Amino acid sequence: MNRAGAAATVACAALSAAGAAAACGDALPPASRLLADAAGWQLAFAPSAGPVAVGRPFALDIIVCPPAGQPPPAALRVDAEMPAHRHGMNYRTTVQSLGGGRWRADGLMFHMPGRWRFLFELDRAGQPPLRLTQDLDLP
Ligand SMILES: [Cu+2]
Repeated sequence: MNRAGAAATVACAALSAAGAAAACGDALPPASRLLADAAGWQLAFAPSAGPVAVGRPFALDIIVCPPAGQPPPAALRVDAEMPAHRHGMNYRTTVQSLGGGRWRADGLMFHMPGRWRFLFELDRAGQPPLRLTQDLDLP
């Protein structure tokens, strides 16, 4: 890499770190954006095609923002459950890395109204997996 390229890389890293500190997931639609955080990690997500509705399959657009100086997760798993009913979804999600901290989860479906909990699990280098959660009340 030449000097100009190295300088651009450093500037870009500084910008993305500042962005993560300000608001993780600014690129997602504010009206439907949800946030989860744990241990300095932030994860912003939004349904990819409008609000979640009972009985309708949906996908999530996800942005993962690691703490400053930490690499992005090696893997991300997505699931959901209804804590009050002690059951999960009837479907298994598939998760795809889109690069640049962006991920997409397909194959979610909430089969009844009530409180659902999104479950995200990150694989971090040299550390145990980290779980982040966020609840959604589905009318
Ligand atoms: Cu239930």
